[in-house]
Amino acid sequence: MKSFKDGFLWGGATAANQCEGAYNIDGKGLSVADTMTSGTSAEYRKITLEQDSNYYYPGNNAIDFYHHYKEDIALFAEMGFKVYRMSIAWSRIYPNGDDEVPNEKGLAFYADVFKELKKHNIEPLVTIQHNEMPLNISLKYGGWANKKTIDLYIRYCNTIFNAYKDYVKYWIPFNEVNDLMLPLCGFIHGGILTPETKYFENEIKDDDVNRRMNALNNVLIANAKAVILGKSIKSDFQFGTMTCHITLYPRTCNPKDIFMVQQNDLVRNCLCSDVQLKGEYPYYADKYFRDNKVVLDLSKEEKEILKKGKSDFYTFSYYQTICESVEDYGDSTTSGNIMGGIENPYLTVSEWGWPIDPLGLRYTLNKVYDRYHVPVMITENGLGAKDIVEEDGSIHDDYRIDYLKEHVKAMKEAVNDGVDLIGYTAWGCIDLVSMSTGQMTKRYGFIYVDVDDNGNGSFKRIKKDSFYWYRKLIETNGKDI
Ligand code: BGP
Repeated sequence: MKSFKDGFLWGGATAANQCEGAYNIDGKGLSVADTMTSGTSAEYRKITLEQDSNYYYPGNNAIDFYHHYKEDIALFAEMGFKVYRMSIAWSRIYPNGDDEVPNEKGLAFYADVFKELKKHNIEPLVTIQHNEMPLNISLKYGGWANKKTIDLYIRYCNTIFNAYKDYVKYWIPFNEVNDLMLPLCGFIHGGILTPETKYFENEIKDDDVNRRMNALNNVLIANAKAVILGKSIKSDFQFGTMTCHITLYPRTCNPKDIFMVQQNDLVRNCLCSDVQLKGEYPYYADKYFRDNKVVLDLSKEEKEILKKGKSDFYTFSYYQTICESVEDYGDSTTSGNIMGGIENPYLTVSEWGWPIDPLGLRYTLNKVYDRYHVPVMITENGLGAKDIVEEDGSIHDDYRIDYLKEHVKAMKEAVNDGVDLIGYTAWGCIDLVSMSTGQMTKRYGFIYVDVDDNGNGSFKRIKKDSFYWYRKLIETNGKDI
């Protein structure tokens, strides 16, 4: 049986706004993420635009990675990480997004982080925008709906490419770029404000699909421009896509269900990476735009840019699969951080109601490799669960080990199927703030951080049982699952 190749990139992933804290320190400006209050799965996070003292903003301190990065990176190294996926907070580099000069202290912070990673032989994989656009770009320019944002983003890219070219080779221009295909994420992914931008999930009520699709089009142009610019600065830079792959299953074998899923999958999961890897909009996009009365503002020159700025490898987040059907299944739905679907009777769900489907990962790996034939990396996967610290300080997270084991087995099978899988970065390798609920108690980490949902705690780091399991897995390059 074929297994993981030598040099397989085992590691973990985080995002600046969910772990750094220090939201207003050393010149950092506010980002869209800094406007989100804490919530629960029953109560959406509020978006307040200004920080209001009546609410708690979990990103303000998060796990204070800003002041603990040396300790945290040492722990990653102890697990044997080969790669660490992290993001740069745009508003740490350009506090208002449109500043003429970058914030030196922000630049220095990430230089220190990269030096620390280098010391431990950990390769950084850097997300350039992970749900953390400077708030000012959203307020003043309307976020990605405005073409001016492309220039601001490229200025930011130019700064960080030049500053970190000796440390960073792998870049992901946009996290979960396809989330803008859904009417839920206009603000957090696109900086688009509407009168209904009051809660994490309720922009659906006044969504303007034409504006959202044009914002996404601007993101895709910026993505291609970043690739072109990056390669002109350093030819061996490698650029990855990043799709939130919510794998869809037809609920029944009714041809209507099959066809519905095929069409939704194309639009939801494939459209963005088709543009990023093939350099042009796919054939089915035109009908989707016509049906939705979308008129894209895409010039001839911009089409050329899309062609020239193709990405090098495919990455995606994988947490769950959902079912779809033309029939109404009433309340039989599951949840997810951006959208649930119809319940799958063959699967169990996590404490937060997310379906658990390791075989779906093998299926998805085969699907995306068959479509693109470029190296594939899983840049997010994991189980959000509550952990209990025993009296002796140990944390027995066998549920997390079970989840990860089954997913790693599925990856191994996919490698044996022939998929060119090059890496795996487990999401929230150290506990961090949940994006959808703002909770700390929804923990993904191998490393526990003593902070609760209200920001109270010692911030002490504790190794969970999964820490030792993952260390062994990496040590044996996936032989000892
Ligand atoms: C992805 C985001 C991450 C992360 C993850 C888990 O969609 O890219 O930022 O948060 O989902 O989701 P949650 O934090 O809501 O559990």
